[in-house]
Amino acid sequence: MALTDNTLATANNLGTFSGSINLSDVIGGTDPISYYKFTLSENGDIAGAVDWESESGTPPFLRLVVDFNGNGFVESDDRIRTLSAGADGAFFQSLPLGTYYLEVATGNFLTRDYSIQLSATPKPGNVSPDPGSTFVQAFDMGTLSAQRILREYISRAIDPVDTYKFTLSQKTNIGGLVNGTTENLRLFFASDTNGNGVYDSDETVDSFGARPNATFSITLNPGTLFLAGCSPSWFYIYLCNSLRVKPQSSSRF
Ligand SMILES: [Ca+2]
Ligand SMILES: [Ca+2]
Ligand SMILES: [Ca+2]
Ligand SMILES: [Ca+2]
Repeated sequence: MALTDNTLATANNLGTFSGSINLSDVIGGTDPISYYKFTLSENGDIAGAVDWESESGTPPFLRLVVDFNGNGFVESDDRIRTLSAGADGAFFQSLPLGTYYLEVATGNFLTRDYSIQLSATPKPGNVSPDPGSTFVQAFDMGTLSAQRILREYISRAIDPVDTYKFTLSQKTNIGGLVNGTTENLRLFFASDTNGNGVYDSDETVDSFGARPNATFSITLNPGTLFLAGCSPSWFYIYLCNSLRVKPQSSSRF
């Protein structure tokens, strides 16, 4: 138990995380919160389990936090997922490379031992830099004339859209396979018809709802085109925010 780890800036620093680690400490009483900080140098999956020593009173939470605006404070949107709410359990989360925090918190005046097992499995991408969400920020593949394999990450909470730009020199049929995703995503083929660098509503050529291992096929006219991979929930508004339900999808297509 330590009061020195109660902010992001003073979090217990696990460093660049790979392999496995076991975190054990005490929470509650005069110390209601603790943070752990870790960095993933590659896209990857984290998996683990938490064991709360059983006690009565307010249940503790284990949450995954991203300081999106880098201000050192945890706003509500920074808590991207509750990994455990009061009950022992296993968890799994795909993440892009970056810095993350684990938040252990309780309102309980009783102290409680806990242990967290955490492991990381790298799933490196092969596109750099990470494609942006707009046409202007698209990753440029140049003239598409041979097979390309694109491995990257998208999820609603962290990185909802990856956009790729490519050029066709002749009318071309393009076939594709979506592989390795943990959830469905949607692919949009689009053309910046009015040349303003923005994806306008009438610029979709076609779209595909892509389940894992889904194939698609599309015939495209010559020119400059865009392929946007979007997380499945990009267009949805969740009504259960109080439960902090935020489905994730890791997508490598
Ligand atoms: Ca603490
Ligand atoms: Ca913040
Ligand atoms: Ca991405
Ligand atoms: Ca446009």
